[in-house]
Amino acid sequence: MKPELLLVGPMMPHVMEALDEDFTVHRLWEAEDRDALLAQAGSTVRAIGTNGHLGASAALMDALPKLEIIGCYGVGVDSIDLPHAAKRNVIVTNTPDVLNDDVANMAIALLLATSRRICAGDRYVRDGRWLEANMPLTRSIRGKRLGILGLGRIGKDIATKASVFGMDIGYHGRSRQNDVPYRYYDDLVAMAKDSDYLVAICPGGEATHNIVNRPVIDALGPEGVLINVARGSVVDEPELVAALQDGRLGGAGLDVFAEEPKVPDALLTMDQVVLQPHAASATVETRHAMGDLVVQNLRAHFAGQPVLTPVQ
Ligand code: NAP
Ligand code: 8YV
Repeated sequence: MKPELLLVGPMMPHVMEALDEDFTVHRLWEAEDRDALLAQAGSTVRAIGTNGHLGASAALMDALPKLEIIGCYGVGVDSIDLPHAAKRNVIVTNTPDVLNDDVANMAIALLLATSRRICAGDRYVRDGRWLEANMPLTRSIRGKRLGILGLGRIGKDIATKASVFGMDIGYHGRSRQNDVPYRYYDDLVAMAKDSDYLVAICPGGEATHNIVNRPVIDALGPEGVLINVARGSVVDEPELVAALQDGRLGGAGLDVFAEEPKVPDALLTMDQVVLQPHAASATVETRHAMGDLVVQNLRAHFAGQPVLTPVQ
């Protein structure tokens, strides 16, 4: 008998094929009546496959009394009720490391796109404005100060790449890291004050909810640029929009938003803002590797082996 797995949302075809080989898969997003599916299959389901957006609530876990493991397609697990999973002795796995390179590349791409006004330049050419005048000069990132909020696995990769571009790097987190050559700030406002660019790449959730608030945004200032590749919840979005409208913040590169996929209307018309549809890890290669890791974790667990990447 294959173990039963509840798949909350679709995954890449090769992942779904691999899951179908080893599990009896219940596809929650395809169910016309979600509650009916849970009532019918819930008592025998032993695993959940989900992603960073759909997560797993306490109520979903409690509809599955035999639940043993949740495999998350994504490294951020803020949408999974971790305390409840711990209380239920449910293992949670995620997909760290395999996405570092592409997520860091997106942060660097947004740094360059905002500083060099890549998207504005593209519009400038397409709109025929180049025929009338040269575009105003843009900004170099060499020698500029980059503050990284969350110098973890991805944050360190961003720091390494930004160093190659000649940026001067500081970071903020809950604790100083002794094995890195970057300046530590125990205060986020102080780091923002000292930064030309601030990249957010910390986890979402309660502890970081709106920590990029008005004082941080104002400290970054009218020449400053905020890049958010973390979670929409990390930034106070109305304050961000107001600061951009008032010219109190110079620009923003945003991959994530408070109410995805909804993006505040005001941002859509701002030339100093570059927007992405939560796509930092969204390359074929990285998503393939993330999917493989989800499957490997689930297979390991049901083979009686330790999972590869448990969330600690
Ligand atoms: P990680 O290795 O766990 O690093 C997280 C970093 O954040 C650590 O340096 C940690 O330092 C810091 N941090 C944690 N809590 C904090 C707090 N309350 N205040 C300030 N700093 C805090 O995680 P990762 O693999 O680099 O991923 C980071 C996050 O990026 C994920 O959780 C996810 O939300 C986001 N992400 C987004 C995308 C995307 O598509 N846009 C893709 C991947 C990941 P301290 O412990 O010293 O505080
Ligand atoms: C994914 C992410 O897009 O890993 C994360 O934390 O935000 C992204 O890599 C997301 O988890 C997929 O839903």
